Amino acid sequence: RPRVLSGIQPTSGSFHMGNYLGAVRQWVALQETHDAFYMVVDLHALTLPQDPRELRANTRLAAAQLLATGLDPERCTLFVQSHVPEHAQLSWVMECMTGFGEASRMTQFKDKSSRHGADRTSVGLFTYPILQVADILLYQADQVPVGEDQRQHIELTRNIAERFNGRYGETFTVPEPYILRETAKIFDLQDPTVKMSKSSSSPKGIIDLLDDPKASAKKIKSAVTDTGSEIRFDPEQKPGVSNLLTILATLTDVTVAEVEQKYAGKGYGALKTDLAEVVSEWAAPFSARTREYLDDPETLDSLLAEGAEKARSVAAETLAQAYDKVGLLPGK
Ligand code: AQP
Repeated sequence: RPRVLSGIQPTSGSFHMGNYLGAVRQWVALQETHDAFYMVVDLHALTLPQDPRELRANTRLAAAQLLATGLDPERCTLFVQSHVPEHAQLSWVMECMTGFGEASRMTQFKDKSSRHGADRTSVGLFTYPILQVADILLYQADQVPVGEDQRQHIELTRNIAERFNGRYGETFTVPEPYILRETAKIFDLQDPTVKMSKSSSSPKGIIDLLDDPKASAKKIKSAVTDTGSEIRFDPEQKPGVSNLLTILATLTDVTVAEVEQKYAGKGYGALKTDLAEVVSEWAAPFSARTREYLDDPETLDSLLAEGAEKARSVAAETLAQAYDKVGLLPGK
C-alpha cells in the first residue's frame, strides 16, 4: 500500500469547511486504500502565540473532530505531533539543508508575517515549512493530501528530499501532493476571491463545522453572490456562486455539473436554502460524535498514545538513518 501523511493545526477550535473539503475528507477516503498517517500538528500551532490551556483543549478537540469525520484508528495511525519527538529532531537536520533564500520565498510566510508585523512574527513561523518537510519525510510518505495553499510546501519537501538523497544517497521517498482539483480551495463566503481561513476570514466568511446550524444557515444565506441571477459554475465570473456549488456538490456526492443542472432557472435563494439544509444535516451528527469523543478524554488520550507509538516506530527508524547518513555519531 502506498503511504499518505497529513496534518491539521489545533488552532481556533472548530475545523471549517475548507479544512474538511480541502483535506480531511480525502484523509477519510484514503485510509481505505493507503497506509495512512494523520496528525494534529500542535508544534505548528506554536508558530503563533497560544494560550497553553486552550492549546491542550484544542488538541483534544482536533483529534475528536478527526475521529468524528470518520478516521478510524484501526485503519489509520492518528497521533499528536509533539508525542513523536523525531519530528523536531529531523527538522533541525532539514533546516540545515534549506537555503535562507529558499525559505524566504514561501508565500504563506510572506502573507502571515506581513499580516502580523515583524514584532509578532516568530522565527518558528519562518521555519515551519521545514518542520513540515520533516513531518512528511519521516514517514517516507508517497502522497500528501492537502489543500492548494500547501502546494508550495510540498514542492519544498520534494526539493529537500532530492537534495538530501543526492548528497548522502537514497534515503527519503520524494512525495507527491495529493490535491483534488474540485475542492483544492474553498473560498471565504464574504470574499469569494480568497480562501476560507481561520486566521484571515471574518467570522461571517467561515462555515465552522461545530457552529450552531442556525448560525451556519445565516452565514450561507448572506454569502456574497454575484450580480445577475443565473446559477452557473464559473469561478472567474461567478466566484461566489461557484463556491456554493462546489460545497453542495461535494457534500452530496454528486458532480458540480449535476448541481448546476438541478438549479438551472432557479434563484440564488433556493441554492442557499438547500445548501444550509445540507450543511446542517451533515454538521449535526458530526458535532454529536465530536462531543462523545470529548466526553471520554481517557479513551481519546489512549487512542492518541497508541497512535503515537505506531508513528514513533516508523519515525525513529527514518531518523536513525538520516542521522547516520549525515555523519552524527550514534549514542550508546
Ligand atoms: N480554504 C481552504 N480550502 C481548501 N483546503 C484548505 N485547507 C485550509 N483551508 C482551506 C487545508 O486544510 C488543511 C489543514 O490546514 P491547517 O491545519 O494548515 O489549517 P490552517 O492552514 O491553519 O487553516 P487555515 O484556515 O488555512 O488557517 P490559516 O489561514 O491560519 O493558515 C491543510 O491541508 C490545508 O491545505
